[in-house]
Amino acid sequence: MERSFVILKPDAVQRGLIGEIVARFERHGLKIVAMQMVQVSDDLARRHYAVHEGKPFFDGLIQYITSAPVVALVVEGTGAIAVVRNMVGGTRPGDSAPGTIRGDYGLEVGRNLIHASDGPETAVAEIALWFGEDLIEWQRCTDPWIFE
Ligand code: IDP
Ligand code: MG
Repeated sequence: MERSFVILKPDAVQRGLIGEIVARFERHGLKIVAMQMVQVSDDLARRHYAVHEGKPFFDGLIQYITSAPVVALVVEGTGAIAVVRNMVGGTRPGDSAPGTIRGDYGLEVGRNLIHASDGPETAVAEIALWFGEDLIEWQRCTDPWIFE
């Protein structure tokens, strides 16, 4: 079973899309094992996006992600990392396929609604950074009908 870390960015929260986006994950069969609204500090933003430090869009990215509350969550399921990335769509919403979250709700790269872990190592690091050990291991009554 794999876990992926997701952020519903300030634009998703401000636009009232928390429910719609979380519902997509639930409907797909993914299980939520952590979820919290967070006013991201400058320090957390810089640590989360450390890999992009020095890039031309870095300052704007930090400004964007700290500008209003986000919702951070961890979802769990078979192949969760790739499943979630596919649901999210490409980085640039204008190029993202319809049916993806960015392709359905966004237009610009600097307002692309959502972050999702891009691989197993980043998922582990991001979950540790944002939630530490604060994940809930719980039995969902539908688990046997979703997981073989
Ligand atoms: P990803 O979120 O699809 O993994 P990354 O390339 O890792 O995309 O970039 C991280 C975030 O930085 C993007 O989601 C977006 O918010 C922002 N970003 C990336 N490229 C640009 C850009 O060219 N202009 C403005 N923001 C950008
Ligand atoms: Mg990325």
